Amino acid sequence: SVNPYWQDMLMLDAQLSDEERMLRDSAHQFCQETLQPGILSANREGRFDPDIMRRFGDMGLLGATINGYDCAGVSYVAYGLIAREVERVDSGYRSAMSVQSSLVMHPIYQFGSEEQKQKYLPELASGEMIGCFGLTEPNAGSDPASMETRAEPVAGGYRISGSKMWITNSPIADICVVWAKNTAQDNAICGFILERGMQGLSTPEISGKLSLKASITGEIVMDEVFVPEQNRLPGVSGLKGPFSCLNMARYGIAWGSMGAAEFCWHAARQYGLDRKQFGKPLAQTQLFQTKLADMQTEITLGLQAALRVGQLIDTGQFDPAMISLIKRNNCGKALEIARKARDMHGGNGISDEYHIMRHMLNLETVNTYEGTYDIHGLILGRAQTGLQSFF
Ligand code: TGC
Ligand code: FAD
Repeated sequence: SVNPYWQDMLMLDAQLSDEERMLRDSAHQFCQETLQPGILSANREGRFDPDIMRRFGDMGLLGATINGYDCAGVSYVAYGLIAREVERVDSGYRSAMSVQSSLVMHPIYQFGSEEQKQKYLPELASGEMIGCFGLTEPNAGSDPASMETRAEPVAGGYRISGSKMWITNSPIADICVVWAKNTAQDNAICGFILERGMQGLSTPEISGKLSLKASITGEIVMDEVFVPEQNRLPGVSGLKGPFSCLNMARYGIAWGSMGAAEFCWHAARQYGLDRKQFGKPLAQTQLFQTKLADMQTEITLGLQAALRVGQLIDTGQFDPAMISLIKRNNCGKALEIARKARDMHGGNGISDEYHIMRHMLNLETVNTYEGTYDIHGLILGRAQTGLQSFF
C-alpha cells in the first residue's frame, strides 16, 4: 500500500500556521483553475497576458508581505508557499509575481519616500500597474558593480543614460526601477523610478527565447532620460540597495523551484504507475523507484530548508548567505529532477502536452538568473573562508 506521507514525508504541512495553510490552499486552487489551463498555449505562442497580473492582484498575491498600501501583510513563509504554487504551473508566472513583489514593490516600500509609496504601491498591488527591475546590463551580469548606466545631476533631477538587458516584464512595464551610478555621489549606485512615456526611454522585447517563454523579457534603453529628483529612491545608496531586493526574490525562487520540481516528480510517478513495459508498470522497476526516491528526498529536504529560512526572515534573524544556500541548492536540484523526469517519460517527455520539458527549459533560466548557481557557490565559499574569489 502507498504510505500516506509519501508527498510530505517530514510533515511540512503540520509546521504551518492555519493562516499559512489557508493561503497555500487558495493559491493552489487559483493557480490550478486560472493559470494551468492556459499555460500550454501561452508557452507555445511565447505570450504573457498582462491580465494575469491583475488576477494576481485580485488574489492579494502581489507585494503580499507588505503591511499597508492595500497589501496583504502576510509572513515570508506564506510568500514562499505562494511562489511554490505559482511555479508549480510555470516559472515564468512566478517570475512575473516575484519581480513585481520583491524587486519593484519591496524597494519602493523599503527605500522610497512616503509620496512614492502612496503613488505606486496600491496600483502595483492591484496589478493595474506593472513594474520591472533593471540591474543587469549587456556588459554587467554577474558583476553588477561594473555597470555602465550613469545618472548625471541636472537642474531638478538627473539625466540617465545606459541600457539594461534581460529585464523581466520591461516591454509591458508602466514603471522601471533602474539602478545607476550617481555621478553626484561619487558613482554610488542609486535606484530611480522611471515611468513609461519619459522622453528617451524605450523597452524593446527580446525574442527567440527557448526558456521562460510565457514570461516577457526585454531591454531598458535610456538615452538621456530626464528623471526628476522625486523619482530617486532616497533611502539607500550602494549595491546593498539592489542586493537586499534580490535577497527576497531569491528566497521566493528557492520555494518556487521546488514547486516546479514537485510537478515533475508527481508526473513521473504517475506516468510510471500508468505505463507498462516488459509486462509490468515502469514504477515497478528498481531504476524507476530509486529515481523517484531521489526526487522525493531532494524536494522534502529543499522545502524544509526553505521553510527554515522563511522562519528566520520572519523573525529578523536571516543572513543573505542562507538565501544563497537555498537558492543554489533548490534550483540545481529542481533542474536535475526535471531532466530526470523528462527521461522517465520517454518520447512523451519531449511533448509540451506533458509539461515536463517546459519546466526543464524554464529551470535553466531559474538556475541562472538572480545569481547563477556558481555565483552563489562563490558567495558561500567567501562566507566560509573570508576569501574573495570573484576577481
Ligand atoms: P560586495 O562587496 O559583496 O557587496 C557590496 C555591498 O553590498 C552589500 N551586499 C548585500 N547587502 C544585502 N544583501 C546581500 N545579499 C548583499 N550582498 C552584498 C555588501 O555588504 C556591500 O555593502 P557596503 O555597505 O559594504 O558597500 O559586492 P561584489 O561586487 O563583490 O558582489 C559580488 C557578488 C557576486 C556577490 C554580487 O555581485 C552578486 O550577487 N552577483 C549576482 C548578480 C545578480 O544576482 N543579478 C540579478 C539580477 S536581477 C534578476 O536576475 C531578476 S530575475 C527576476 C525574475 O524574473 O524572477
Ligand atoms: P555572466 O555573468 O556573463 O556569466 C556567464 C557564466 O560565467 C555563468 O556560468 C557564470 O556563473 C560564470 N561566471 C561569472 N563570473 C564568474 C566567476 N567570477 N567565476 C566563475 N564563474 C563565473 N536581470 C535583471 O536585472 N532584471 C530582470 O528582471 C532579469 N530577468 C531575467 C530574465 C531572464 C529570462 C534571464 C535569462 C535573465 C534575467 N536577468 C535579469 C539577468 C540575470 O540576472 C543574469 O543573466 C545573470 O545574473 C547572469 O548574468 P549574465 O547573463 O551576464 O552571465
